[in-house]
Amino acid sequence: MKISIIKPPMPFGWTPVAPPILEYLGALTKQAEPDAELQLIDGSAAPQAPMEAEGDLVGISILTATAVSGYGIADVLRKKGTKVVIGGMHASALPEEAKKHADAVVVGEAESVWPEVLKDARRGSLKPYYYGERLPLTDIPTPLYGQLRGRYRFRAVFTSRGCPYNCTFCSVKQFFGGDIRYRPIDDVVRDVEAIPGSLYLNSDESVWSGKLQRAIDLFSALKGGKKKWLGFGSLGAVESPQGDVLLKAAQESGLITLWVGWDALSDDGLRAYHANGKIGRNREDAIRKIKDHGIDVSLFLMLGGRADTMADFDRTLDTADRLGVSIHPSLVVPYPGTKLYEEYDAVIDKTMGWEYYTGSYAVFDHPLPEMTKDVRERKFYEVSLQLLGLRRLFRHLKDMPFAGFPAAHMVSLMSQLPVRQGMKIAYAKWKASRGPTETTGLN
Ligand code: B12
Ligand code: SF4
Repeated sequence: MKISIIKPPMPFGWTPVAPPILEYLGALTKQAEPDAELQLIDGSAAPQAPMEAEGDLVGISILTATAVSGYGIADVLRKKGTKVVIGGMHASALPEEAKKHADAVVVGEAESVWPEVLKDARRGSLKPYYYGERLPLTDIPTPLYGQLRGRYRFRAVFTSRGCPYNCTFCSVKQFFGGDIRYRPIDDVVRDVEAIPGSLYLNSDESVWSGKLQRAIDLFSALKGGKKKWLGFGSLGAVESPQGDVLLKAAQESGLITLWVGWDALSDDGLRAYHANGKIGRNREDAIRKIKDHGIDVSLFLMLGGRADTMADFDRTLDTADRLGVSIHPSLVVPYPGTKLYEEYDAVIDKTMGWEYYTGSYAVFDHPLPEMTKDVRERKFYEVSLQLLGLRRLFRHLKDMPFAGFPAAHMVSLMSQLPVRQGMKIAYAKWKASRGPTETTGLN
């Protein structure tokens, strides 16, 4: 059987991360059907390639921002008679919507149902919906690392799934559940060793979520390897009595940059999102502590939420400079399936399709009259481009912990420069869409 798996083009174009789902679903396919002929297609690397996909079955993976382009690809392929199955977080939140464009929809995690989908496709008897169970993560195959060819610099490895917190904006809890499931440490080490190149991402919700001793054991098992890595980490663990041991073990295992979900600048903002794990903590001290252990920090921040004010946009720059960190802002996005979507439902602009759910568009109304959609979008670009200004990027290199030199410094430039380029293009398009009267004074 010939099977193609497609990741539709990403909203901001190509990224240096090889789309993890392609090489992973590829491995699940080979585990179930070792003789399958497999084609993995990254639409961001080759935008026309998805339309030309061949196969007895085509699987398309969609997030909210890629749903519309994924549906377009599915419609073209189905017109040619190809059977299409759609899966991923967006399809799981809105399965009936996805079904309009697919022969079958996989709701939830693939592991428990993918072999059945393949068997049914071979027999020509696909069911409309398959519901994945949340299985223990004990039989996870190594992704077909390296099967995707291209200029990729990072592969991802996940070591756990699930999160006990209830942040209203987040899709992860709904999808992977509130209990953390862990992969055996030996399996993770095996996968890390299989990754080509010298860099990888840990794609867990938090690289030390749940049991801190398990994280310390994992980092100790990875110590001595030559690969450097990046990942998201919560600050609660850093401030715990085991914080120093944890950070030392993480740094020795190759962690060069920790991404932190900063989410909102104030406790009030965090409260509005029920981000309870973060409220009332001295987050800035925790950042300094991480840097003192030789690990660089990048903050991910949401702006323009209904509890935010215009001042939050400007405070972003002060925060980056004060802490000597890079910050990646995005406008708040109420993703379908989340509590935030329900909360904002009445004020969401339903004329804007899912292609606007990228984090650079304001998709809902704000209670403050001065925070129109236009103003929030403009401020988002203004702040993003200032954060990505060359002066700040180079100053950040100076502020980075020396222990990470040179890998962390190279990775910082390698990831920030393409983002800067993408942001400039996005801003130019945004400006053009406003017409000739747009004058933000940005360049
Ligand atoms: C790594 C990662 C990235 C990487 C790589 C993305 C890429 N190239 O694909 C980078 C940094 C580039 C990135 C970018 C973005 N990301 Co991101 N990312 C993640 C992260 C941390 C891990 C995803 C992952 O690779 N998992 C491992 C793979 C193997 O599993 P999986 O994709 O979860 O798939 C499982 C199931 O969903 C299912 N499945 C998935 N697809 C399919 C298809 C078929 C046919 C079948 C049968 C099953 C199936 O089977 C798999 C196994 O069970 C998640 C958070 C998380 N923990 O999930 C956020 C996450 C997916 N990202 C998110 C977002 C919003 C984005 C951005 C839009 C951010 C932005 N503003 O730019 C962009 C756009 C991404 C895009 N594809 O368009 C959101 C998505 C929310 C949503 N509802 O859409 C998440 C959930 C983060 C969050 N907390 O909200 N991201
Ligand atoms: S944002 Fe992070 S801490 Fe909050 S629910 Fe999502 S994964 Fe958990």
